[in-house]
Amino acid sequence: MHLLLVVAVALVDADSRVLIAQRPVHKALGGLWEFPGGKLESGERPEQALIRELDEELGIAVQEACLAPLTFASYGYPDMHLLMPLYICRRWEGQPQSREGQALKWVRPRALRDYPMPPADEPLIPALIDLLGP
Ligand code: 9L3
Ligand code: MG
Repeated sequence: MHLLLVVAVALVDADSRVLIAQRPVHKALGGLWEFPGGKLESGERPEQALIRELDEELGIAVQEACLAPLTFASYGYPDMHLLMPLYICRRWEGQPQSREGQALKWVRPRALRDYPMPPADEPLIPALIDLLGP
């Protein structure tokens, strides 16, 4: 069984809204809304991978000290198992922008339920509602 290590983050703004990104239609799970992130490259720690992904996908700079682990997703597909820690981050440099053509949205935690998400991301919503309120 293939094991896929992915890292994701909830970027939180001053109004306790969270950033989600829509996966491009040509990619796996295209059209679904996700917490930004991606696969670990070999030798990377999760925090390093996340800092790289946030630069590549959103053009923002994040300090490792601003990344706090929040929870952990695990999801079994027929052909692979996904393990995905979710971090939370309230401070970064730059304005998130779409670097890969993905749509971006800031949404309140409760409203995350209105956006179809990959199965690994959906169970993370309650942890965000607990932390940030609805
Ligand atoms: N994935 C799921 N939820 C997320 C992220 C960032 C990624 N929040 C899944 C989708 C793909 C795999 O992880 O199956 C690798 O992601 P990518 O490298 O295609 O973004
Ligand atoms: Mg990605």
